Amino acid sequence: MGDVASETEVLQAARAAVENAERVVIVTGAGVSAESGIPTFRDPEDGLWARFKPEELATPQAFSRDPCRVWEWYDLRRRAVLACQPNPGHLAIARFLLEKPSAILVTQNVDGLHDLAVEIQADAMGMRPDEAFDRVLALHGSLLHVRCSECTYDRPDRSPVDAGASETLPSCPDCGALLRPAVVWFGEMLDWETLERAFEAARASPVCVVAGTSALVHPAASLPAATLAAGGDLVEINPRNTPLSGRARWRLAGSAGQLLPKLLV
Ligand code: BV8
Ligand code: ZN
Repeated sequence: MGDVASETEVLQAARAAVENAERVVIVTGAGVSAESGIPTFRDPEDGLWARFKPEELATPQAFSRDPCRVWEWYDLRRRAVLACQPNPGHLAIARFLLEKPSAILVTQNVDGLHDLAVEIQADAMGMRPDEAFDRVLALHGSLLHVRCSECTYDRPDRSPVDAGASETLPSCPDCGALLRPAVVWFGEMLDWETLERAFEAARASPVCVVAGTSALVHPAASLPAATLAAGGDLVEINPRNTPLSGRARWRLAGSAGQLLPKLLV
């Protein structure tokens, strides 16, 4: 009986802390999209990622060496994502953003499901989503955008890519160079302004909710530490332990789809 009570007590204490905090920052990773059917990066997976190694393919070197192979992986992921819907965890975060104008979401995910959840939730609440969109900081970019590998051209893009030959890969209408997924690869700098806003939110928020991330990729994984360094507390939602688990004041062991709706009420 003790465990169940402590789990409920932990959830109640975490919920009260979130409710009473004048600012909350939420940091999410691939685990938040797992229940939408999108494989995570590091969970033991069946086929989809087994043939591809993110650390090998999500790099500028891989793209210049074999753009077809990299586009094959991103096209597969884009098609998979476009067939998925936000899950209750995404929707709970979206509602929280819409209800709490000081809340900021920082996501490592590139699947666009947080934005889609804000759109759906705003519609359900009869609100405009634009202001909340501005508080969704996508640190690693988006699968649903492309940009030029040479110039500053970029555009939203959900279309399938024929990665069978380099001739059928998308090219820039302005300069003719190859277009690439508008995501941040390993070894690449993140958008400075977005990163600055993320760290400002982490430092200024008495509570950081970190959900669905193995906390291995930097600089995103340093955000919860910024909250702690400023005297704030962590709520971690993850079925597994991470390098942050020992530093979380409230650790909710379980799935984001089930726990976020209970935490962010
Ligand atoms: C940078 C976009 C500065 C692309 C991604 C050595 C060599 C080179 C670089 C480095 C190095 N050592 C450190 C670095 C820096 C490197 C880094 O951190 N590497 C790691 C691997 C050690 N970082 C960078 O390179 C960054 N840039 O540092 O620039 C610089 C620049 C130039 C020169 C010097 C310095 C750029 C990092 C961004 C990389 N791009 N994605 C794409 O997606 O294709 S990262 C990629 O990993 C995704 O964005 C993903 O989100 C992210 C992190 O993974 P997670 O989201 O945490 O997902 P993961 O699968 O790991 O974990 C899922 C978790 O969910 C698990 O804990 C699981 O238990 C949990 N879970 C599962 N189911 C559920 C659940 N939780 C809740 N509910 C569930 N149902
Ligand atoms: Zn160009």
